[in-house]
Amino acid sequence: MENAAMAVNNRSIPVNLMNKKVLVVGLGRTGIALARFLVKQRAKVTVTDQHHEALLGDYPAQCRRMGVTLQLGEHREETFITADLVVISPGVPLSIPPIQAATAAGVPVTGEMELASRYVTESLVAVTGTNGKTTTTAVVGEMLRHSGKKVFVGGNIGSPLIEHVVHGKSADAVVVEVSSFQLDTIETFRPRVGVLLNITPDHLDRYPDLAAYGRAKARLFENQRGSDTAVLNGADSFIRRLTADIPSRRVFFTGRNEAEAGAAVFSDRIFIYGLRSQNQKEIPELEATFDLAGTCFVGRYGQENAAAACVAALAAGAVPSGIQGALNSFKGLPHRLETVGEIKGVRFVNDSKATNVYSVLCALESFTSPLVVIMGGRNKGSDFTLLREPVRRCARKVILMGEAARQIQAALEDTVSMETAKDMASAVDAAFRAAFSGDVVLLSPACASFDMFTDYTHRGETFRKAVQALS
Ligand code: UMA
Repeated sequence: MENAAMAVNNRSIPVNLMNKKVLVVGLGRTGIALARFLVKQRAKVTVTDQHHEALLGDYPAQCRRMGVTLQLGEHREETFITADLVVISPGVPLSIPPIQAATAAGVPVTGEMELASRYVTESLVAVTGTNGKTTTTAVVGEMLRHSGKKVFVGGNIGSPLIEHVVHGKSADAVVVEVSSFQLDTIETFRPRVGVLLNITPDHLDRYPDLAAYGRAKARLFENQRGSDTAVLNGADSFIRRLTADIPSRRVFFTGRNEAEAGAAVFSDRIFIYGLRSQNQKEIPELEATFDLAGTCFVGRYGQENAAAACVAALAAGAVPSGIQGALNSFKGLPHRLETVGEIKGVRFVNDSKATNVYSVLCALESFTSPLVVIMGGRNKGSDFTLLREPVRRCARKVILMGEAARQIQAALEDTVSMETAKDMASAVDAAFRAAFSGDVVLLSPACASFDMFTDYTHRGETFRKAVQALS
């Protein structure tokens, strides 16, 4: 079922939530932050989660302390259709029957990002894309901080935007990572600067096809105005088509043609053209350059994301010295091409966040050393055959684990030698035995983690511990 096309009835979200019956669906990071916000608004809050209490950590206890009603282990349709407002966590599909029932009953249904954005008074910078959005979001935040601004960084990166509203601390800028799930429930969400990094197949267990997923991503720009900026991947013809008619100014961080404003990356340098020019008919002038030599931004994709961050940060008011300072000091994020150890000349790199095939393609292209790659987990509808040539070119061996092990093995047949491992410790052990000094052992799963781990961070930490145990 196509999420974005589904009727979301969020046009009548009550402005004043006092004494309104608000149902929060999902009790994870988003649900608990929503509960805190809604209690502060003096709404009558109920939180429901399909899971039983035992699986929800101390969130149920926190809810009880706040006086929130809990309905756990089930979603009761009655509660949905009698609510004044239903607010969903991003991981909750709009297609589940109780949400469909609420919508049919005329109950407004919205998401946390939309609700939160209605209370945010600062300029929003929003970053989306299939891959690289977390790092790019963090870097934009750093660029603005290095430019002397107070910044809140949140959204899909970890802290829900509603937390910023709850804390009530004002900032000069708010930078959010936004997933397609969050965009599925927007109505008025308007970033002054929106970044779309790339669109490659992902979440095809939730969207019917790539076109639907792409349309969900492009919704980032639907409420922008002429004075707002869209930072786009100009080398991606799908993105160019999807954004051809958006109301904001389009600038490109790669694939820019000479008449367009934006950035170009060449020989470890980023060149910025024409951002300050108001007249889009002028030939864009070179306005700034940034140096990537010696920074953690290596490989084509890493450098393009850095260029996107530069363009977005400049559009949001960062200064060139602050941008270069952030590029120099940024050390990367955990679970994204993160070096976690070196044993006998073999480097171990944790890329647990690579939950789709294209993320793995980017990872494989980031190294010049031979690789032993650990892959597998829960398939999200990926076509693993896309990895055949890159694996043949870059890898010495592939170690497989998790539910998708057999599927990946079939897709990569006759490329390189493969071995299956029963758990992370055996996978790390097998990879180390296959590696030579100077090689890299890379955990880059191309799959979700939920078959064996709580989430990708748990998988990455398990990898880190297995490497430590080995040394
Ligand atoms: N649940 C239900 N009913 C359902 C489905 C789920 O009750 O039909 C419950 C689950 O049992 C669970 C809860 O919902 O207890 C979890 O909600 P959630 O999946 O929205 O998770 P949160 O902890 O609230 O985290 C979410 C984002 N998760 C997803 O989008 C899947 C986090 O992004 C984000 O950091 C957080 O909000 C704060 O904004 C993670 C992610 O994997 C990193 N995102 C995807 C990605 O990056 O590819 C989109």
